[in-house]
Amino acid sequence: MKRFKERSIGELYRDDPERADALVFGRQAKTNRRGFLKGAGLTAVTAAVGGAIPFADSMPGGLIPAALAQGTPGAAPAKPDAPMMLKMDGKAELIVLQEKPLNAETPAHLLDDEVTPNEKFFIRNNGNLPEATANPKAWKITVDGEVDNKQELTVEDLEKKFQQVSFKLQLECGGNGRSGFSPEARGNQWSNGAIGCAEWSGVRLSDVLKAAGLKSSAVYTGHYGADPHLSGDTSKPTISRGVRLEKAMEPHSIIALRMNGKPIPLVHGAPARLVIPGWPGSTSAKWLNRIWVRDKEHDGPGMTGASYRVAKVPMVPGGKADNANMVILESMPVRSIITNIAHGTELPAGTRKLDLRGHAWAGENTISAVHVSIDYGASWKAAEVKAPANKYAWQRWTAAVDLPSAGYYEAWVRATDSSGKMQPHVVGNWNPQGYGGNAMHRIALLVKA
Ligand SMILES: Nc1nc2c(c(=O)[nH]1)N[C@H]1C(S)=C(S)[C@@H](COP(=O)(O)O)O[C@H]1N2
Ligand SMILES: [Mo]
Repeated sequence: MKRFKERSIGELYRDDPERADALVFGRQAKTNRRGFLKGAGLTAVTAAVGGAIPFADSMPGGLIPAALAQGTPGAAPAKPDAPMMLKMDGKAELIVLQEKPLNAETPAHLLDDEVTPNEKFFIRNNGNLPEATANPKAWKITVDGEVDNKQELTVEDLEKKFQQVSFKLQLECGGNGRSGFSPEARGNQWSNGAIGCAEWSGVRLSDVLKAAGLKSSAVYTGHYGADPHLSGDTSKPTISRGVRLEKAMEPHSIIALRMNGKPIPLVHGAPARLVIPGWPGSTSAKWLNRIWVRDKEHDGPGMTGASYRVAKVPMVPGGKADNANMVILESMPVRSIITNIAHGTELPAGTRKLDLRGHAWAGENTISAVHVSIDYGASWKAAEVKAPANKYAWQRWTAAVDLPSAGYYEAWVRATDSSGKMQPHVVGNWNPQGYGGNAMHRIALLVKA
């Protein structure tokens, strides 16, 4: 006789969210996603999240409760399969998304510092790590292509011959937020942690390009690093992206030689890397050894096809991309995160007031507003937002909310940028490689009875 194991609704949501949805919300769940939780569905969800739901009235049907939807460690009460944590000298316990190449994201609650320390900075590699150089000062960077005077600059030259600058700059992977796409988009399933804002010091890329003497034909850059291709073929660059010349010439686009006052750690591009803030992190080449100035849009690996491109006209989710409809993603979209409380935190009985805090940023734009909600978006409260330390530094926001009683809550945060764009409830504008997914950040909280 076969025996069937009864699965909890929490387990079911983790393993098969669509089936769980159908059980909880009825067979109409897929077509009717506007209803609110009622009756048996409410009872099931209440049991699954581990507490009464004070704002159940405004909990949208079909939206998987944050406690069940996100694979973040410590999620209460249904513990998802434990993610693999990074074990690396000089690094915090980041969440490993891929081991080869090594990719690891920072859980939002480790991003609370105003300036992200080196150990907490996310890691994104497309190839193998290069060997550490024995003599960093002698590391060479070639500047060639559409220039009058080809340059071979050592790190020592950069330190001695150019003005030294220091900025707090956010660096965000183009795929940050990818896990929000449905159907799943190709690539590492970053939640919100492919972001950091470190203090980077070095020289302006514009000064170096000027020293090389730009020809009037110069329109784009092509960046190369020393990391070996995964295939072992040393003639192949791992990734080579670039930017329009105007972006390269901005005063905050730099060749960094130091990260938070220390030599750049090997995984983050020692001894020299680009930091092109506000644009996808892939333009910020690590282990930088060549800048090829081009007379046309760069066409290295990562520049063509659907790579780092989004759909101009929305495409069918899961469908095949029409290359003519794909445009290079330049400015990253607006995003905000809650950093002072971990997703899945249980708060002591009697907690009735909660301080929330985090960061918000918006590629090339600044933040004009941040709002928080603890009733599934039925009402929103404006947060206080601080000015950025300098252009391209993320912005601190703070807010306090009241919790009327014990039970299950979700804290939601959503930012609006200076161009009027606001984070959506769920990721839209599907594209094959999942760029620009910037749904609002939600964390699950349980106030003990
Ligand atoms: N040479 C080289 N540079 C690179 C990469 C790479 O694989 N090789 N990855 C890029 C991508 S996609 C991102 S998001 C950032 C990540 O920088 P980090 O690992 O220091 O966080 O580096 C960029 N620079
Ligand atoms: Mo990236």
